[in-house]
Amino acid sequence: MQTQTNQPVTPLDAAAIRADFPILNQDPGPDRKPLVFLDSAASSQKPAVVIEALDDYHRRYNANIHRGVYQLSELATGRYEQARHLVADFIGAASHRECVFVRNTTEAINLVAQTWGRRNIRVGDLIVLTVMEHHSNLVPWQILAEETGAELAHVRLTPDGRLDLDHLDDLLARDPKLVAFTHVSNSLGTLVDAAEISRRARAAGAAVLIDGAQSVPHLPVDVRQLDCDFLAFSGHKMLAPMGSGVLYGKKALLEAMPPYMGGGSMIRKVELTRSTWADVPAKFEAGTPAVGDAIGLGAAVEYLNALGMDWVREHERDVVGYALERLVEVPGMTLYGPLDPAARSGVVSFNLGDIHPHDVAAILDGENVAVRAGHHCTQPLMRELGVVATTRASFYIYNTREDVDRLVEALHVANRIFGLA
Ligand code: 7TS
Repeated sequence: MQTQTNQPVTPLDAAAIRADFPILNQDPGPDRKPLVFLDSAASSQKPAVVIEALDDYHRRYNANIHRGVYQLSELATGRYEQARHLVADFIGAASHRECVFVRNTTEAINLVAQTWGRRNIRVGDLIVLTVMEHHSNLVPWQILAEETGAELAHVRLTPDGRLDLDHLDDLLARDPKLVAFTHVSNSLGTLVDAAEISRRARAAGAAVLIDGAQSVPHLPVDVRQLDCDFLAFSGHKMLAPMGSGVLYGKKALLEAMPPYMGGGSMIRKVELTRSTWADVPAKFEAGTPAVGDAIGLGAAVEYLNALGMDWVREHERDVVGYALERLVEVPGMTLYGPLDPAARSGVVSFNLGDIHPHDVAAILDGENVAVRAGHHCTQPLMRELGVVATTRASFYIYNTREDVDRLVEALHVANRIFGLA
């Protein structure tokens, strides 16, 4: 299936989608089963249209942007800015100027902590996070708190891995300056009611940052409906190349924030001892950006638009619902996170008896089922769960119920090897 701009397809057929992903169609080699890729939460695979967009940029119009007066540079600049418009429309931003290209979610959150944070957070101020955050939404605030004397507090979880909204309300009663939380947990798969948390946080007078690394690729996300101040996400988890990421920020906030990095492209006028800044988003894009990667992100957004994000969400809900049903049949299975597929995205973390997750993952690799094992950059959450690590299967548009069957078969192999069943 090849997609083109503004030509919606109705695939509803993951096999046709799979055909678009060269890496999934390689010959696995002798004695190896076809690859089942279940680690898209770490980084997704790339469809041919994205690979071709990147290739086309390098072959036909590679040039630095916003500087050349020659044709190649103008073409590259046009495509880079077109990608920004595509991204802005994809998340419902009021203006493309509200979308800053960065390398990834981590950079986007650090940018906010070091610019908005340094300007607005004072000694004794409260920043509310949650215990299920990825390290990327913990450590930048720890650094800021250390620098400013601010206090950090973390919303607890319910036993089934959802946010405890009563605890959130208790923390909101302490007038925090910022509430920063993940929309979808990368370890538990929990889908958070981000619009409701945002509404409560704003009513308490706090600014709102949403970590959209695991939501923007997987479900319809609209910043105006969420009414968040900031949304951070990574291109590489949504079919685009590594090196492409986005910080969305409300325009007035971005305009009031000081720059993050200084250098070329982000200035209006430079004198020897002082400078003035370019308008947003250029103010936050110092130096030569990852032009080809941003163009690749534009192609990825077009591909996802053609599928429709409602379809993406429904497809994953079907596959993850089937996975939850099948996984409970496996002897020794402990599943983490909510068991209702409507309350989670396409991520399933589990442990198998007391087999170490790295051993589980290695056995699955022997069956050519690629999963991740470890703490998934959520060490505080692992402590909360009372484990050091989990095995994690994460699903995306190219995964099918048959992939779940392969996962389950491979887990039975692990059980047999460890003599458990
Ligand atoms: N926030 C969440 C919720 C994430 O899942 C990740 C990456 C990040 C932030 C950081 O994204 P980056 O693109 O800046 O690295 N999560 C994972 C994962 O679960 N396995 O590998 C990376």
